[in-house]
Amino acid sequence: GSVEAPVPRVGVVVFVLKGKSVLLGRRRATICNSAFALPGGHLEFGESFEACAAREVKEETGLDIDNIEVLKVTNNLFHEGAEPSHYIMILLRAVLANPNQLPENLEPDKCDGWDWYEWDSLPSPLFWPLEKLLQDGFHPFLIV
Ligand code: 8DG
Ligand code: MG
Ligand code: MG
Repeated sequence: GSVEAPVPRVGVVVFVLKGKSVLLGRRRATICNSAFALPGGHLEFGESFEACAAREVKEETGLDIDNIEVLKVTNNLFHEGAEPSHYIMILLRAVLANPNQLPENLEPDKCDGWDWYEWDSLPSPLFWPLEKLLQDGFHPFLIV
């Protein structure tokens, strides 16, 4: 364990939209292991949300994204594992820069693989911050 007092961290996550589908991968992680989650990760010092989104999607899937927009911010507390964690989640959406590009599983230690899922038939279990958003009526395709 760390001797530092815990602090909130910033998670940047991306709805990569393709037709009626979004990109999801099954997590391998302490928080919400084996739940389906969006590509994303930690905001680095000095980074814009859009640059972080493009970097994390590229690192995790190899995909290049375009039309990157911030959609929403949520505040999430996780009580799993030895120590609780607190994430401010910045949700963005984007589209593929090249619609023919296929996702690759570039961090197989953190994810079982990426696939497209139609919005009307999402897999379960979803990462709970995502599940909560859906229950609140959030819809990444409809926001203008
Ligand atoms: P990094 O080292 O690449 O920066 O981080 P990572 O290993 O890719 O981190 P992550 O767990 O994928 O994302 C950071 C945190 O963001 C995660 O632990 C909790 C928070 N987070 C949410 N919702 C989501 C989500 O839908 N997907 C992802 N990947 N993270 C999310 O609150
Ligand atoms: Mg990452
Ligand atoms: Mg990640």
